[in-house]
Amino acid sequence: MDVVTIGETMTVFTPNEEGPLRHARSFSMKFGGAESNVAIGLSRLGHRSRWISRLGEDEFGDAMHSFIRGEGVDVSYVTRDANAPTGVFFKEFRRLNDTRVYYYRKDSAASKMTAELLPEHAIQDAVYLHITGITPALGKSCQLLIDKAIRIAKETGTKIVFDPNIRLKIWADENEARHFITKYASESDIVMPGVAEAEFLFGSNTPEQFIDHFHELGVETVLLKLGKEGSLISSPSVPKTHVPGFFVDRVVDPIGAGDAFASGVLSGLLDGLALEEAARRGNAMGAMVTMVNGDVEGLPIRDDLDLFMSGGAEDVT
Ligand code: KDG
Repeated sequence: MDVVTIGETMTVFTPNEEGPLRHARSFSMKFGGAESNVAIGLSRLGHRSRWISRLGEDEFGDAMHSFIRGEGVDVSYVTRDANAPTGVFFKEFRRLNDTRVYYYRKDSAASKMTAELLPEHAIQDAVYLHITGITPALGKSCQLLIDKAIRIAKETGTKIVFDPNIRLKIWADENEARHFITKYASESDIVMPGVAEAEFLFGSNTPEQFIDHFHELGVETVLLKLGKEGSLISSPSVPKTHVPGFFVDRVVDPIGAGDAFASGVLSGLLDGLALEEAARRGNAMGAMVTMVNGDVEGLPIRDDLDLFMSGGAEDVT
């Protein structure tokens, strides 16, 4: 297995019109969750990914299970809960550059995941364990699950990749979020924060200083996401290097760009690319996802990725 990831995926209702959600009358149903987004991104590029989660015994759970399995992701460790529903969220394209989300996920099946549901062999065969700050925000039992996953990964030499994905709507308060995000970052080999997340953790600083702060926590490799400017990367063998972003003429839906970045970087590393080239692939995937409505709909297959990265993504007839 190349990458194992653990987390909640929700049914997403996306309004078919832009504007405040209160005026929306028709929606498209999709699926979104940071961790399964990464697993799908990797699978589309031909890597082996496994997503571990818990779904309700409901219609949305069935649909999501089929969808993610249909993307070629290993779902054999996904469990079902007859007493809790699959979570739901709504997107709102309120106005240009103002996209919001509204969660209906409290007491969802995924929030009831426990460490006991995670067999050791579900992690042991993986090159990378990908975790995000969303899963521990779901509650104590999910924190214990992530702690167990980290323990197994460390015992077996599986590299731990952490995306802070700070969602203040689901943490009890800012201090709790800061405490746990710092803890999980310090236990990881690779961390991929956004600038706003680094600022939340360390206060106002330059991108270079943010990188230093993560290294001081013991993180070996840091990829700081700079939005349309690309990323700033650093590891023991790569001094701080700016990797430029790709041109996007119109952002349709920014949600999922960070996950696309993560799958691009991991894909590059799995292919044996140098960190800078892997980050370039991550930047490209992040850009591609923002141009399509949906968390995963813009995640490319190899041919599309190569075409986009070579600048040849013109209309093809
Ligand atoms: O990164 C995209 C995710 O934020 C979105 O799919 C929803 O997983 C989600 C979450 O918990 O916010």
